[in-house]
Amino acid sequence: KGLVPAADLQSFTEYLSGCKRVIALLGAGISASSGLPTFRGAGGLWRSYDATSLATPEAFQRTPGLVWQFYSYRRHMALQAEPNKAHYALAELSRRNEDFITLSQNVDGLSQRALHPSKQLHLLHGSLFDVKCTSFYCNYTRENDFTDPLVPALDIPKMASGLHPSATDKTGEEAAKAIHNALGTGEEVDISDASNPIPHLSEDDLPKCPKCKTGLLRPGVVWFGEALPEKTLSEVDRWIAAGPIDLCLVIGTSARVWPAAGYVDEARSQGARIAVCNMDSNDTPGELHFGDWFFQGDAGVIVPEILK
Ligand code: BJW
Repeated sequence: KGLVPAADLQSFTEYLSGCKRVIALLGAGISASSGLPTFRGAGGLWRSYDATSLATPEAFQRTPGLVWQFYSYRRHMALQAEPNKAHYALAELSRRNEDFITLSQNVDGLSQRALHPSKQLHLLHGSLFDVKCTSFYCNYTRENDFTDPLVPALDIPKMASGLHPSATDKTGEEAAKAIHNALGTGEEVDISDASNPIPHLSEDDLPKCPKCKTGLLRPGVVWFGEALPEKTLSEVDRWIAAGPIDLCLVIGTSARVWPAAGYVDEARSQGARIAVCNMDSNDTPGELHFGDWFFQGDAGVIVPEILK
């Protein structure tokens, strides 16, 4: 027996079977059942920092070592995680329906690893596995670099213990394992106490641009105040303008970050009915209308059930 009330499941699956143009907006909640923390809920802390406060160009300018450690930790955790059934169900729907596109705010690479067809997957906020040069005069970018750690100073197990990266350390590996196990359980991941100091990294310890040799590299993600990738936005705009939309799936996002959240209204203005899947019944993109659906629960369970 599934988790979704039978009447809702029936009305939704009947409607879905007649849908042509479908759009999905994904957020961190879809990867929560793979063990990755969300931004604004439980686990939205990294050490004692609010995750969103580190996702800014100002934070990187002020403390590049701190921000790189945060992203290195995220890269490491994303590589340890596996795509879940929701990622696979969406990839499968894309193969069944060429008129289905997914807009993902996630940078964790899990949709790609679930073999989501890339033409139908639009990454609004970039990827943890892309890097780019911060020098104004250099245009260097590198995609899909899964090296972990990118440089020795960003070695997570050793960082977690607070020891200098040159030290070999068993306790550090155990600490990293404990942190990984705590993720997604709702327990606070707090490695901020004095026994786990954050190592101070100087710019010399951080990844450098191989092209200009002087610029610092940065993660290829979109921070607050930065523009989303132009090519992605124009592809999505073209798809939205191409005709009426039947359905918009909104999965595991608080829908508070713009312009991503605005796509739900755009889809509605093109005629779409909205189906939300979220753990929290307060996290809906504005008011739901008559004929919309709200599926409460873990996306990793609900999404495969409703897209079956
Ligand atoms: C589960 C679950 C389970 C848990 N199953 N569910 C208009 C109005 C107001 C503000 C703005 C505006 N336009 C622009 C702004 C400013 C700003 C913004 O939106 N601010 C708001 C916060 C107010 N936007 C920007 O700055 C954007 N840039 C921009 O607009 O530029 C304009 C420009 C143009 C030209 C030149 C220059 C500039 C950029 C936004 C970039 C956001 N970046 C981040 C970081 C990415 C890198 C990284 O990952 O570190 O993106 S912030 C963070 O939030 C990340 C996420 O993708 C994004 C969305 O978060 P998400 O995914 O929704 O996560 P949560 O944690 O919020 O929610 C998780 C949900 O899952 C919850 O609802 C849970 O209940 C649920 N859940 N477990 C199902 N198992």
